[in-house]
Amino acid sequence: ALSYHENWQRAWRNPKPKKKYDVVIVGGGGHGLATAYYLAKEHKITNIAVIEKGYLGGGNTARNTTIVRSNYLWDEAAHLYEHAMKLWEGLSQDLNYNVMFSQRGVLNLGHTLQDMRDIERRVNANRLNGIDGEVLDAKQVSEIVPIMDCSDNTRYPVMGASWQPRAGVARHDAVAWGFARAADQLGVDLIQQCEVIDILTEDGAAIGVETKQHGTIHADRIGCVVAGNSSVLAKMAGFKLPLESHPLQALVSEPIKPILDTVVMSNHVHGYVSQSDKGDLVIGAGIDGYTGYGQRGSYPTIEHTIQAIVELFPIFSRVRMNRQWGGIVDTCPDACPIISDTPVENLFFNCGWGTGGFKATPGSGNVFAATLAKGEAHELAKPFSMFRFHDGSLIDEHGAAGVAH
Ligand code: FAD
Ligand code: PYC
Repeated sequence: ALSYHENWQRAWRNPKPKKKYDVVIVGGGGHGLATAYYLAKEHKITNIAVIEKGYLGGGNTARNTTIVRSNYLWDEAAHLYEHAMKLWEGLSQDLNYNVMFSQRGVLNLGHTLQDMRDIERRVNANRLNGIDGEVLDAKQVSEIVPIMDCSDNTRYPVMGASWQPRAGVARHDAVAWGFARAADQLGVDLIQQCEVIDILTEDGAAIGVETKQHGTIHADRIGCVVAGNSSVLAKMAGFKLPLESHPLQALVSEPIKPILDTVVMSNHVHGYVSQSDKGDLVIGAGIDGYTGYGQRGSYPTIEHTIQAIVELFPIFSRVRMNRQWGGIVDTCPDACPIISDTPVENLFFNCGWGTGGFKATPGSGNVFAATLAKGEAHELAKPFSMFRFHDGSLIDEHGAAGVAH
């Protein structure tokens, strides 16, 4: 079957790192690659390296369940995620790469009166911010997802949902590959299999990184976008971040015929599911409660997740699960990201996206690129400074986070 599959063109170069760059980005996930792309495209800074310890897009970008939505409660978060949503809507054309963005809608179910009040509040806030959203009752939910048990006979009957029609899913690998190819074409060096083991400073300013495989690489500015490893990188630079790193698991079933054409999330029974274009049911729930760097997770979380899915969808009870995995998510106390300068001059961090950063990929890269180019936070990034934990101006998005953490 693989005959004639030869002489494929490389999607990007495999360059040797230079001694010095204008900007070094640590972390070749979706966010790091998007940052490099927008730096080159919008700010004309092309002397950039993205340094990745494994392979491009092999971290949480590869491990996530691809839900994209912008229905966050507070203005600051809603504006940031909606900025990303607008970029998603033109991304395949912009990158000339099909990221398979599918706006099939996302339902966040409510199972109690308090859930429904929270949903009403969030949808009203969204609409005031120009973000699409509707409050649905149980009958309307069951019209969208007829295979879900919306009867009164369940432990926690579905009372309604928030519905964001423009939300949906995208193909995670394609997002990384599309940004990588486009950044490479603009001259960005993508350095894989190169681990940063130290951040070099002089007189309180970052001057470069030490790598395991290629020694010292100097830079005028450094942006760290390493998701679950953010605290490790911050320690190298001599400061602490208000982050906890937890495993977050997901699993997929054997492929089945098309049966679910939207995304269903329930914070109450606590599980979520969509169906991929291959036919697998893509399933997940909340973080594992312990902290650590092992990309696995524990059995009770899997059991709890499947219990929730079967409760909502008894029709799935005999579908076999094919694969399970975990990623490490860096969670902030207010369930919002950090896009920020740091106590070290010329060193910037973009992290703390926790369980929900995939949806932000283009927006995060876009505002972080502007932040790195100008040396000061993009307007949309300003509320997400790490120093908000000093002055208390937190943005509590636990309710909209989608999965509990
Ligand atoms: P990553 O893709 O993890 O990239 C960081 C990169 O940094 C990695 O490739 C890593 O190898 C590299 N790195 C780390 N340390 C070093 C070093 N020392 N030197 C060099 N490179 C280094 N979000 C959503 O919006 N919707 C979802 O449905 C969703 N589902 C999820 C499901 C699961 C199971 C998980 C784990 C996460 C989920 N997320 C979801 C969250 C989302 O995956 C992340 O927020 C997002 O992918 C983070 O992107 P990133 O580019 O910052 O991180
Ligand atoms: O943030 O929407 C989200 C999400 C869904 C699954 C994991 N995170």
